Amino acid sequence: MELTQQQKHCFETFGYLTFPGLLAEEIGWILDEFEAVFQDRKVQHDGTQRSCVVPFIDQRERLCTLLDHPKLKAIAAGILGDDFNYLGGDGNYYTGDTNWHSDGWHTVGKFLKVALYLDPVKRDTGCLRVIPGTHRTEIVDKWDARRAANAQQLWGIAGREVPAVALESQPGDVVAFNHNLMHASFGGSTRRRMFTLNLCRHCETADEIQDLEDYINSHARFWLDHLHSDVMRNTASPERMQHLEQVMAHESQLAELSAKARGEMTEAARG
Ligand SMILES: O=C(O)CCC(=O)C(=O)O
Repeated sequence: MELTQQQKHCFETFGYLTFPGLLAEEIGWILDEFEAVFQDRKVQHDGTQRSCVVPFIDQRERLCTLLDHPKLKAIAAGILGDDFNYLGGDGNYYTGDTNWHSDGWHTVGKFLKVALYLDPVKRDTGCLRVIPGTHRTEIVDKWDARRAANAQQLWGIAGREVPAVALESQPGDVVAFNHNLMHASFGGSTRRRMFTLNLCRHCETADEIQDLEDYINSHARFWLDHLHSDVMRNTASPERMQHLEQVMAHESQLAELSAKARGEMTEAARG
């Protein structure tokens, strides 16, 4: 599988792509492995708040192989280039709504999130909603859509009424979006399952490297000493290793920052 020029153009223009049924054959074992992570970690999700494991696919050897999966690699390589970086990701039982936000704001480099929703989700039952085009750096000061978190105050409408595309999803579908894109979800259950892989373009310039280091260091809130797990690194083929190496070379401050965070926070962040 390879992304077509039209898919790449669509991603650049609107900031996201969907792949219905892409992992339909694999979804059985993915669901089993997802549940196993939370069991291994003895996470009791009681539905009152989000439960989150970071990095997620890293927790189990079989889930790590998703980073080697030809179809997921085709998405990553098509958008970011063959030498993309793997940046970890989260696995979640979500509870309720997620208000409008983007996953940071990158003016250099290119950051991609690949997400799998593990329950059928529709517009009003917790699917991802996106505001197409809000990832584009040239519009940041010119288009108020990036301020959708303040919809009530700005436009007199609730967050769930903000004009957006609802990426309704079935287990086995895959959604990919630019980290800069404004996204949200509304009406989800108290046990909505979803996990992500975060990826970025291989960094070339000093500004891109600085942005990558800032991104890595922001994971101190999860109390991580390394962005990837030992399982991910120790079971990596030479091909997988290419996607880990640049992060490994730029995570030297993370352990110290995490030690500081452990002293300041009562628990690791939940997102
Ligand atoms: O599904 C959701 O509630 C939101 C997902 C999200 O914000 C993210 O993965 O960055």
